Amino acid sequence: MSKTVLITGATSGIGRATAILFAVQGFKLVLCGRRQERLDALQSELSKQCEVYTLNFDVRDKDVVFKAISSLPENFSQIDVLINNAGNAHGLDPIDKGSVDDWDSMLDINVKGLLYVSKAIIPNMVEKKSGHIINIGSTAGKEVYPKGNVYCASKHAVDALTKGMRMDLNPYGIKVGGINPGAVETEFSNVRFKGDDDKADSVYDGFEPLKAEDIAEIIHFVVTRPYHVNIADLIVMPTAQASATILNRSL
Ligand code: NDP
Ligand code: 8X3
Repeated sequence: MSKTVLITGATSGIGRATAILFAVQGFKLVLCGRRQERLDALQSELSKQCEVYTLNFDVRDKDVVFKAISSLPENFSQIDVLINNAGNAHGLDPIDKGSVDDWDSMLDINVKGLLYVSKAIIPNMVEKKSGHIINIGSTAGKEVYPKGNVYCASKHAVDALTKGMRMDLNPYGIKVGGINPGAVETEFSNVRFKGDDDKADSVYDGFEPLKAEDIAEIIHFVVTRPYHVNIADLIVMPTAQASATILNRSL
C-alpha cells in the first residue's frame, strides 16, 4: 500500500515540487497551504496520478490546524510521512531596524506553526509506532548571517526541534530528520522582499541557484530509504555557495 505523505507549504517552491514528484511516484498526498486556487490546481492536476486531498489552513492558527488535520477522511487520516516545509523569511534588516510584525511572522510560522502541525500528527504515529518526520530547515539554521537575525533564529529553532523530536520519538521507531538547503530559487525571496521582484531576482544574480526540484529529489531519496536507515541531517547548497555569505557569482 502506498504511503500517505502530508506536505505543508505545497502551493509553491519546494513543497509544490515535492508534491509533483511524489505524485509521479504514486504516493497518497495531503497537500496544505493557504492559496485555495493553487490547492485546487494541484488537486486537479495530480489526481490524474495519485490520490490527493487538500487542506487549507494557516499554520499560525493552532485551532484551525488541529481542526483541519482531524477533519481528514478515513482514507487519508493515517499520515506516514510529515514534511514540515511551510515557512518563509520576512524582511532582511539589522536587528535595530527589524519589523516586529516580520519577527512575529517568522517565529509564528517557521517555529510555532511547525510545532502545531507536528502536535496534530505525532500522536497517531506514536500509536502506530511508525512514521517519518522531515523538517525543512536551512543553512540559516546552521550559521547566522548579517541581517538574518530572526530568520536564522527561527531555523536554528527548527534544527533544535528536529534533534529533540528524534530523541523523544526514538522509543516509537519514528524517523526524524532535517533537510537544510542553501539558496533555492522559489518565491522565497519575493516573500522576503515583500513582492519586490527586482530585489528578489538579484539574490540569484551571477550564479546558478538550486531549483525546488533539486530539493524534491533529495526529499524523495530520504523518504524511500529502508526502514532501518534514517537520514538525520543533510545540508545542500548550490555549487557556487560555500556558506551563507560566500557565493561565487562568476560560475
Ligand atoms: P515559497 O515561498 O516558494 O513557499 C513557501 C510555502 O509555505 C508556500 O507554499 C506557502 O503557501 C507556505 N506558507 C507560508 N506561510 C504559511 C502559513 N502561514 N501557513 C501555511 N502555509 C504557509 O518558499 P520555499 O519553497 O523556498 O520555502 C519552503 C521552505 O524551505 C521554507 O521553510 C523555507 O524557509 C525553506 N528554505 C528555503 C530556501 C530557499 O532559498 N528558497 C533555503 C532554505 C530553506 P501559502 O502562501 O499558500 O500558504
Ligand atoms: C534560505 C536560505 O540563505 O536566504 O533559508 O537564509 S538563506
